[in-house]
Parts: sequence; structure tokens; C-alpha cells
Amino acid sequence: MTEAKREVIKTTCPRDCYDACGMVAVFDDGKLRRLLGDPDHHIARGSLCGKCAIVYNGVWRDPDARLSQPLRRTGRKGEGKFQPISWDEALAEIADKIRPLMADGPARQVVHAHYTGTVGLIAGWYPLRFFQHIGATEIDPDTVCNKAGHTALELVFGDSLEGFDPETAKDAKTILVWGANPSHTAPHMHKNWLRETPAKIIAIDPIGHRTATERADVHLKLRPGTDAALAFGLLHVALTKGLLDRDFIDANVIGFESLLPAIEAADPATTEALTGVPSALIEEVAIAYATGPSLLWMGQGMQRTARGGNAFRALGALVGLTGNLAKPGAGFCYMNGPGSRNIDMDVVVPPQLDAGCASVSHMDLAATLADADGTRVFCTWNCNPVASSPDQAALRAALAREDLFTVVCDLFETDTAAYADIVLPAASFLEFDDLVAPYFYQTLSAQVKVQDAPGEALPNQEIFRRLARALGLTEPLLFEEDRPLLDRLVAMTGFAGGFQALSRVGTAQLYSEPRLQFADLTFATPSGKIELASEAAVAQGLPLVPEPHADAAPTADKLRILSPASIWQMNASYANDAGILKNLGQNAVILHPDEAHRRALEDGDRVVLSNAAGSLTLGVSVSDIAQPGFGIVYKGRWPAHETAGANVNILHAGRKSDIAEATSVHSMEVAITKLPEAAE
Ligand SMILES: Nc1nc2c(c(=O)[nH]1)N[C@H]1C(S)=C(S)[C@@H](COP(=O)(O)OP(=O)(O)OC[C@H]3O[C@@H](n4cnc5c(=O)[nH]c(N)nc54)[C@H](O)[C@@H]3O)O[C@H]1N2
Ligand SMILES: Nc1nc2c(c(=O)[nH]1)N[C@H]1C(S)=C(S)[C@@H](COP(=O)(O)OP(=O)(O)OC[C@H]3O[C@@H](n4cnc5c(=O)[nH]c(N)nc54)[C@H](O)[C@@H]3O)O[C@H]1N2
Ligand code: SF4
Ligand SMILES: [Mo]
Repeated sequence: MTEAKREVIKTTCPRDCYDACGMVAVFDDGKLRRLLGDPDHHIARGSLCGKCAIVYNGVWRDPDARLSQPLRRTGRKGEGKFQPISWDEALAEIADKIRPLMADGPARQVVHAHYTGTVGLIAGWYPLRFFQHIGATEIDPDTVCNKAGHTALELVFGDSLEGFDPETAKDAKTILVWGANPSHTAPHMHKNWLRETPAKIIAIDPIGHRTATERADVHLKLRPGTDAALAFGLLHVALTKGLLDRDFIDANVIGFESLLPAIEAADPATTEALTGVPSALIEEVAIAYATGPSLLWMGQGMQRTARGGNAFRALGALVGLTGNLAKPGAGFCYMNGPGSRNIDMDVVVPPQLDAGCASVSHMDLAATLADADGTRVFCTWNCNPVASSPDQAALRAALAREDLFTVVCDLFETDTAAYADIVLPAASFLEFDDLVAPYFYQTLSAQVKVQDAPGEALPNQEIFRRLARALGLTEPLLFEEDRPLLDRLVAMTGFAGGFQALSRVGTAQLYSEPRLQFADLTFATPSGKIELASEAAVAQGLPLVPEPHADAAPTADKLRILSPASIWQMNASYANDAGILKNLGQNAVILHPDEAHRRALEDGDRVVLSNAAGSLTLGVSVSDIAQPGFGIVYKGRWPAHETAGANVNILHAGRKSDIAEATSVHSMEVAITKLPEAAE
């Protein structure tokens, strides 16, 4: 028997995921057979997550499922009927629509949205060169995800993109996982990092997810939207037990005195009443965290609430007043930005290109697109707003505007693409080189081409280089090639040998020792200290100090809906893969047994969730991972694949959080009505 010649290429998963798995593409006799987790990669350890193991060997590599040539609309908007056209025709048509809007300065009536298709440093950001140069309006991507948290941490610490180094977990006594669900969203951190740390693990989450039940020593199953009250309750215990770090506070913190009355008032009984967390657990967790050294993982889920910004400032107080910073085993992590590896993203998106762009919150996307004077051209790349953004019904109505010229650049014919005048086929991360700067570990990884793109599909950056050319633009920075840029970015990190050397190892460990967060105790706040009392916050119309706020429970007839990440999807991606659809089953609202009983509902019943924004018909699933008073509907279904023709975002009216005009998607309330059997 002759043995097939087996080869592997190392690459990296560039999805918006904490793990940034190293991958291997396995070839037999020159043919790509399978994509697997890289056995040598410190996170993947030979396995991809369940969802990517399916889609990277499924729909993402199925040339028939992928977009492979530019398309022009032939049917009604939303109908999804197209005919193939050439790149030259497609780009010329788009250029003809944009050119007149550039005549009088910034082309603000060109609106673009982008986000998490790939977070590769080039394919995720380079196209901003084009949009900034023409002065387009950007739908601020972070407003649909994590902007309240970023802005709150900037107010307190001056920076939200410097987190703890996960390598320091070996020195931690306690780890708080607060409002994140690693068992879904950081599967290898759940599987390995949280299992291998000697620290006591505390999960703080309204949902009894697998990290809370399988990894945590203690689970504080608080009511949604009561995090700030809980943080003050923890600080109260730390204060009374003498566990606040007075020296650290004196040297580094502004505003302790202003917070003191609220901390003194937040005794365990009061906090239990506000949050639903038993006072004995409040005491246990407060002592463990304040004694330290402790790590605080600040999930993105918990700030997607109406007072999410305030909650993040309150968590900042917990860090600052207990001195859990700048020492081994201590710190907080929202995310680690490229800067933690000395990567200057101005190299990818040079600020001098900005011709006066405007920015709009995702919460205002539907209204912005409905404005016939304000928006003439809409372009999406790397995102699927019909599935991901709020106000789904209003968004569809706006996208149906005949005088709105819409361009959608994606791998697949998404629900958003169905509204496009022109669809542009994008190459996937398997089809070109790029860099990934993971946002948990402070490493650097190479994304390496393992196959040709289907048909005429092109990487995002090349698409916008060609569009710039079709518009006759001459600014040289709009045409810079990838390779020198990749080498420059690698060089900034101190890794020798450029992209080629990196691609041989896959992932570079850039630091030999765990890094201390804010090691020099300087903060980019106006005072240079940790600002619990913040005049900058007041200037934004916010309270001077965070407040011990707790959302009221929904009234008896209403239900609060949390719509966090599904284990089988990456945001709204992957719901077009047969294997994923099978695992997802029918869409359902998960209710606690007491809630189901109270409403005379059982597993498998059909219900309608409704509010002023819209209504959604789906099944009932009964599980004690929920709590009475709220239901769980995982995000990300493709409306076109649902019998309801919608997903959970039909219920989100786009209400803004308290800070940064960001999403409050986990705060929405609905009425719930049982459908008679066989009705629909
Ligand atoms: N109800 C609810 N809604 C939410 C959230 C929630 O918690 N609840 N979470 C929000 C969050 S955190 C986020 S980040 C957003 C995410 O929202 P989106 O960024 O819209 O997420 P996806 O739907 O995955 O869209 C990514 C799209 O990019 C495409 N794509 C992949 N690679 C490429 C590429 O290389 N080039 C191009 N052009 N396209 C590519 C994919 O096919 C996919 O259609 O959703 C938000 N929506
Ligand atoms: N499998 C998978 N992985 C993903 C994604 C995905 O869609 N699927 N999306 C990626 C993206 S873009 C992001 S931003 C991250 C997000 O990852 P996470 O930060 O984990 O965010 P979510 O899944 O929205 O929510 C996490 C938790 O927040 C909790 N939560 C909701 N409201 C509250 C509250 O009021 N208080 C507290 N304490 N907790 C609350 C929810 O119960 C949920 O368990 O995941 C990334 N990874
Ligand atoms: S989505 Fe996350 S867990 Fe899954 S393969 Fe990619 S990096 Fe790994
Ligand atoms: Mo996100």
C-alpha cells in the first residue's frame, strides 16, 4: 500500500472569540482534507470548538454555498433574486452612486456597517481606509456589542484594552467570571484555563450555564441588571472586614470618600433583597475577592443592559478599592487590545486619512437608513445586521427603500444580502494571509492561506482597493499591499523574521513572564489615577460616581429576555450549515420550571413573545438554568431559516444603555402568550 503524501499548513481562527485557536489544514496528495485544531497550539491543543469543527469542514468550504461572483439585484428588495455580473460592472455601478455624494466634501450619505466576520488585523480594519478617506458615516460597531463597557473602563482606568495576562492565573487565589459564559463563548478557556487554575472560581451570572455549574466553586445567580448593587454589597463586606487596601487607595484612587456612604448602606441583607443572592454567599465571595490576589473577567454580556455602564464603573471600584491590580495574580480583563503587543493600529488605519467621518450608534441604524435625505448608499461588510442588529422589523422596512442603494459584502447570501442592489463575494480567512491578535492571551498569530477563494471572491481589503480605483482615487495609502503591512505589524511586536517566520510557528508567545496589568500604576485618566469619581463622566451627563443600582424585577405579566451567545453559532454566523441547524433544533425560549408552572406552560408548547418592537413565535424549553422572571432566547438565528421569519432581535427596540449609546439587549421585556395547539 502506498501512503498518501500528507502535509499540513498552520493557520488561525480569526472569529470574534477569546480563544483564537491555532489550526492545521491537513492535505493528502495536495488536496485539502480537513481543518483541525493545531495539536501544538497552547489553546486549541488539537481541537477546534464544536461549531467551527463543523462549519470549517462544512458550509465555509462548500463552493456551492459560498458567494463566488458579484451579483446585481433582479427582484424586489428582500426577495433575494440576483444575476451574476463582472467585478468591473459591479464596482463601476457602486462608484457611480458614491461619486456624486463626494462632490461637496465628506460623503456622509454613504453609510457603512461592519463588524465580526473576521477580526484579522487587515481584513477586519483595512477597508476603513477607504470609508474614512471618502468621509462616510460609520455605524459604530462596538455599540451593538461592548461599547458601554469600554467607555466605562476608560472613565475609571483610562484604558479598556489593557487586561490581565491570563498567564498570571497561576498566581491568583480567586477568579471572578462576571457576566461571561466561557462554556459558550471561550470554549477552550472553559475546558482548560478555568479547569487548570488552582484559584477558587466564582461565576456571577443570572444563568446557570456550564461554566457556573461545572467550573465554578460558587455561583452567584443574581437577578439580571443588579450587578452594581452586588458590587457595592461586596465592597461593604470588604470594608467591614478591613479588607480594603488603604495604601493602594491613598496612592492611586480618586473618589473613595464619595462612594463611602453607598458602600456603608449596602449591607448583605439589603444586597440580598436587591440582587437575589444569599447574604452568606455575598460574604464568602467578598472575602475571597478582597483578600486576593484576584482576577476579574468582565464579560461583555453583563454590560448589555440599560445601566450596564454604571455596572462596569461599580466593578471598577471593586478592583480599585481592593487593590487587585499591578501584582501577580491580580487584575481585570475586558479584553487585551493589539496595543498590549505594541501593535499600533494607526498603521492599519492611518488617522490622517479621516476626511471628517460621522459615527452613528447601531441603536439608530434603522432610523438612519429610513432617512432618505441622510442616507443614500448603505454598505455592509463583515456583518449581517438584519440578523444581529436591533429593531429588525424597522430595519427591514428601511432596507426596502427603493431609493437606498445597498451593497452587501459577505461569504454567503444572508438575510441582509437579500436587500442588496449589489452583492460582493468576499474571500474567507482560509483564502488569504492575515494576522490575529487574540483578545485574551497577549500572543500573535498568523492566518495563512490554505485554499483558493471560490470563483471570483476577494479579501475585503482587495475589494475596497478596487473600489477606490474605480472611483479614480489617487491617495497611495488606499492601495498599500498586504504583505509589507503584515511584516511591519509583526516587527512592532519584536518577533523576528516577519510574517513568514510567524507563519511557520503559527502563534508567537511574545513575553517570557506573565505581564502585570498597569504595572507602573499610571492611568490615562485626567488625574492620572483610578477615577471612581469622574468629572469626565459628569461631562457625559453621568453621575459623578457609580451608583448601587439594581433593575426592578419585571412586572408580573412581563418577562425579561436575555439573548446571549449560542454554543452552536458565532453571533449570527453558521446558521446556514446543515450540521449546525440540526444541533440547534427549533428556536425556543428557555423558562425556569417555576415560571413555566406559573404560566401553565410545558416543554414543547408554542408561545408568542411580543412587545412594542415586534413579536416572535417559538417553542418553550423548561430548564432550571434560567430563573423565574426571565427567559433565555439564544441570539443569531437566520430569519430566513425560521418559520417565524425573524429572530430574537425583532423584540429589541434599540433602547440605548446609560453610556455610549450602546445596546441594552439583555434588558428587553416582553409579554408571553401561549398559542393553542396547531395554531400559528
Ligand atoms: N439579541 C442579541 N443580538 C446581538 C447580540 C446579543 O448578545 N444578543 N450580540 C451582539 C454582538 S456581541 C455582536 S459582536 C454582533 C455581531 O454581529 P455581526 O457582526 O453582524 O455578526 P455575524 O452575524 O456573525 O456577521 C458576520 C458576517 O460576516 C460574514 N463574514 C465572515 N468572514 C467574512 C469576511 O472575511 N469578509 C466579509 N465581507 N464577510 C465575512 C459572515 O458570513 C457573517 O454573515 O451581534 C450583536 N447582536
Ligand atoms: N459560541 C459563541 N462564542 C462567541 C460568540 C457567539 O455568538 N457564540 N460571540 C462572540 C462575541 S462577538 C462576543 S462579544 C463574546 C461575548 O461573550 P460573553 O461576554 O460571554 O457574552 P454573552 O454571551 O452575551 O453573555 C454572557 C453572559 O452574560 C450574562 N448576562 C446577561 N445579563 C446579565 C446581567 O445583568 N448581569 C450579569 N452578571 N450577567 C448577565 C448572560 O446570562 C450570559 O451568560 O463572545 C464571542 N464568542
Ligand atoms: S470560534 Fe473560537 S473556539 Fe471556535 S475555533 Fe474559532 S477561536 Fe477556536
Ligand atoms: Mo460582540
